[in-house]
Amino acid sequence: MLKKLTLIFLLLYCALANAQTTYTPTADNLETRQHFQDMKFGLFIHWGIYSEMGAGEWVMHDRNIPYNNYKRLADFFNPQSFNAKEWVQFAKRAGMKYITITSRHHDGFSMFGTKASPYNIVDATPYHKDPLMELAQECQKEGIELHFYYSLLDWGRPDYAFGSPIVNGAPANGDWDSYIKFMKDQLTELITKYPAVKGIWFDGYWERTNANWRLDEIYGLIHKLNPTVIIGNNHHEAVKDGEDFQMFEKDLPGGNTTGFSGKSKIGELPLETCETINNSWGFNINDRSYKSVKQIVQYLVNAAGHNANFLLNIGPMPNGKIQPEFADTLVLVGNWMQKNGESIYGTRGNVIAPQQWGVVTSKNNTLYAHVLNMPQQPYVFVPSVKGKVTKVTLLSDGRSIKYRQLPEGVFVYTDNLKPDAIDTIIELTTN
Ligand code: FHN
Repeated sequence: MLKKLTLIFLLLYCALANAQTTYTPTADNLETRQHFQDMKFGLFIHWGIYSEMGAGEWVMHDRNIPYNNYKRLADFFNPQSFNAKEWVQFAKRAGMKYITITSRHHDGFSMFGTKASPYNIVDATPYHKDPLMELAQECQKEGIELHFYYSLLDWGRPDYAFGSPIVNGAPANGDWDSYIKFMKDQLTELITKYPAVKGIWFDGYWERTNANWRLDEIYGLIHKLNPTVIIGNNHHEAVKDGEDFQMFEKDLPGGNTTGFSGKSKIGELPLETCETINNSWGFNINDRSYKSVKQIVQYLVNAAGHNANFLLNIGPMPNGKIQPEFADTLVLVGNWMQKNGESIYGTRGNVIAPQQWGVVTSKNNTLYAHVLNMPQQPYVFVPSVKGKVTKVTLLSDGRSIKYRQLPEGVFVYTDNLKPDAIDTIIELTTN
């Protein structure tokens, strides 16, 4: 008997171990990942019927609004000023290369035309149009990649049964098969109907970590429909089989100031970190804690130095307009990117560990030392530089800078440099 049990256990273990390593990305998928890493800067958009309340995307939950009452928001969601062209130009002007937008958030409302549920922007609102299709078409035209945020968690659907105990991996009071099928139907629509879609950004897994989310089926379906689509899941845990990139919320990879990333150890996949432009994801009429141009640029630079993309979030207003405070700031961020983009786009980070003075990005045989805090002493020490340094210059005006290379690293003499208020970028060319 004992022998039989051990055998069963061993077989189960092997099956599980195999299940964890079964995904082999295609060559096209690996190419999307490379390109994803090259893009470096993206626009995150949280937009839904919750935007009408001007109190963030959690308003239904936070204010205890019964689902059937909350649903009335759909009756008067009519974003007449939405203009996909303006949104895409807004992202481009800021130097962003891709957009990740909420197709369905935890409130369960679909912001796209879907046959899987009548609770969607085309069928349930007076707007009767599909803004995500317009956005996808515009993105394709303008060479901007589109990623869809998709919530696994749903506060309203009876088959999800929010609040239900989970028994044997499924909600006791729901219909898990039906919910998984619903998501697969919607994801099929999102992957097959919308041009320019290159990524799915899952969220909400963390709400029931003891459920069997059937990620193998869901991820398998996406990759079968389009192997080039990259998948990330904001589960706040280590990377799971079938994923193509790893994201961190409101923290740089390795950081955990928010408490979200305690279990998300950095894996081998491309990285992304997301942060809000003020303190809210969805439109919040009371939130005036706008980040400055300096904070945003430095976040982006730090992310690049940690080898991560930066996905910066805005919550557009319910009429479809983006508030001017965001636009003003992002135009200046875009100006910075126009001048200094070569030290960010297409680079990789973590080639040299982050330093007290800042971070290093690298591309081919160039290292970019981003000095964010100019040290007291008259030099910046860049450790562990591989290869012989042949030239050190200031990126802003190309002037040569004195340096000395030792086996331990390079001393770059900064005594004649006027530090830049945001980022003094020093270019080290190696052979
Ligand atoms: O609950 C969501 C939240 O509303 C927002 O979408 C963020 C974005 O990273 N993710 C969740 C919390 O982890």
